[in-house]
Amino acid sequence: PTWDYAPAPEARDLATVRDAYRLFVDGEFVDPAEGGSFATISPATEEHLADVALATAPDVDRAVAAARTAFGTWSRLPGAERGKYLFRIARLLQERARELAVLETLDNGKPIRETRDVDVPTAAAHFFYHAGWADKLEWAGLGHDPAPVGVCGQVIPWNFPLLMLAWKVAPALACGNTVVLKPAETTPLSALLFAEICQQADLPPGVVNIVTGAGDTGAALVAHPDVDKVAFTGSTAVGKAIQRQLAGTGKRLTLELGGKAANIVFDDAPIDQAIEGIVDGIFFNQGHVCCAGSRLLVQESIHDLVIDKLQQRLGTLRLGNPLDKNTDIGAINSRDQLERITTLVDAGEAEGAQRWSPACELPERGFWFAPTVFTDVSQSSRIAQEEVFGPVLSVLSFRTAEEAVAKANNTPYGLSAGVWSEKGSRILWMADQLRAGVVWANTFNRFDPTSPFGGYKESGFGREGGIHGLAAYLQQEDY
Ligand code: TXE
Repeated sequence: PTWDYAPAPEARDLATVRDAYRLFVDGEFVDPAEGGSFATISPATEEHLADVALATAPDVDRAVAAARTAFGTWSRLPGAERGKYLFRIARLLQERARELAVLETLDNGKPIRETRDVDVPTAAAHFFYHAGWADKLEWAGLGHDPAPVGVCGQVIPWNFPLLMLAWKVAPALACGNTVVLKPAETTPLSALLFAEICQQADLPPGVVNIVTGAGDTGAALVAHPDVDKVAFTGSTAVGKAIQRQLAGTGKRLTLELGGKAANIVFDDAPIDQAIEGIVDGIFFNQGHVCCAGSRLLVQESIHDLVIDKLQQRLGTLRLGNPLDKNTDIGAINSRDQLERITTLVDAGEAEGAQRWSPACELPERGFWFAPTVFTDVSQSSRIAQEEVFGPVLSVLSFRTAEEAVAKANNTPYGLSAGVWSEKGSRILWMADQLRAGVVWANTFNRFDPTSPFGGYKESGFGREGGIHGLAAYLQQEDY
């Protein structure tokens, strides 16, 4: 792959990356109380992008107080009026799509093709969808004029920074809640551009507040006594810690945590289509996807054929400069994540699995990991059980549908799964047997604002998207 180490200067200008970013509280960009900051870098080049304000407890207090005050009027605004603001935000996301896509790619390291075609349009779609709900909540069977929960503390990860923001902010606002959101420390920039969009949309001050920082800032937000609901997407370990922290407080909680999805291919599957689905399932966004198809379960009779075709296909993937529109695989988001991936891949080799990667030159600077496929993987090995959250596929085989189900369900997680087969009855049977919140049939990694997304078991609880996602932001939670 050809690699131009520095992002093209015009791309930087377009993204208007500023030198420094402040907190967004009560409709204004403000300095943090203790004056601290942290750097965000481009994972593709390790280039310093910007300094970002570090929010501490007094800033969280201020943001929550602003959200509480705003809740008084925002929650009483007619739904149609709230909807107008959401429509405005959705349109501004579209208008500023290019800027958002470049900024996201710079800060996250994912290919521009993905931010351009997936992250930004799907975020806009989420606002359009929820704008439409704002004055129709009673039609969702959620009671007449249903009451919002209150002030929502939302903590999001770095893998889909803008999209996770949209998943959290859009339903909260549509239902009449106000929000304090904490983006991940390695990817704060698109959230701060979103704050600018809130200003541009004339969103009333305090309805959306953004506090930037690391785990301590998130912990302060989650613990704040005036936060009514916590919505968290991130690691299972932190999710469990938050659940313990909130026990006995009466705060509402939804958790979207890790996954170890099985992508199950039967011998009657449309093979070439399945190969595309396998590749997209695990290598999209460098595998930094909670629902990534990180375990390929392939029927024994077609195992060798699938591996052969998969290897050929992986040989055509282009890894490199994420700002290049031809790039398929971008950078790993952080040095820490690269280390986590490397540790698990080393464990996979140590446990006896066969490791394979296409010939692939990695750029010298930045954080990179070649697409990797493990065969001869045993079910109990770490690479078959633990979330790698990187471009690493573990291949297992099965003979019968019953065996496929047993293997697919044999992890602590239960976020998603995929089934590839020509037989509709088999797909329906599998969907019923698989303990996963989402089951894709003859496709993978498809998202739509109308579809509820969320996990079983240690993948968390609560749904995002669709009517069920709305219900999570209303007092009357059941749907
Ligand atoms: O997650 P963290 P990390 C998984 C994935 C990855 C691993 C570690 O396997 O390798 O987690 O990633 C904030 N109270 N996923 O370390 O720490 C943090 O600042 C409140 C899967 O990045 O959970 C960030 O904003 N907040 C996942 C967010 O939590 C806290 C996406 C996520 O960071 C906190 C990301 C605390 N005590 C990682 N500590 C998915 N489900 O998609 C940290 N945070």
